[in-house]
Amino acid sequence: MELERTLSIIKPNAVKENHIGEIITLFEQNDLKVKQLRMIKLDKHIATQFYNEHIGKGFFQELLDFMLSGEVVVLMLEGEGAIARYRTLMGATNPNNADEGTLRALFGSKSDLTQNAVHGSDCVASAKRELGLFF
Ligand code: 3AN
Repeated sequence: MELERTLSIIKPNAVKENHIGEIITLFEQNDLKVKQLRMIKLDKHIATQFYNEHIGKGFFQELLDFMLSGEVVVLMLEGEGAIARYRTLMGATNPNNADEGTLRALFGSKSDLTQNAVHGSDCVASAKRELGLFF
């Protein structure tokens, strides 16, 4: 496997509910090394750039409002095959469909799929683009 870097965001619901520590512990236990980390409040400009592939979709405004609703933690994670392994650790987009033990099953909202606790880059190109927005 290739050594890769990926972007993680711990979203506002998980920050508000005090799960930062547990989530980072799970990264570390799964050989996803924290290389960089920042706690920030996104602004509309960067959130729109970040989610540009979703502009125009029905859930875009709700997604933006949620991502701007509180602090987030952005992290650069590194490891062998980190992009796919982190996607597996996150679980399905909808926390109701996420496998037991995944981050979204543990920390995502079961009533609001926008509030699914964590983001992770979906491929090498996205990881490069997304890491470039924050680090
Ligand atoms: P993933 O984060 O699993 O790669 P994407 O990139 O399709 O999923 O979606 C980005 C974010 O948009 C999701 N993490 C979720 O918060 C939100 N989202 C995606 N689909 C929906 C939907 N149908 N309704 C509400 N929010 C959604």
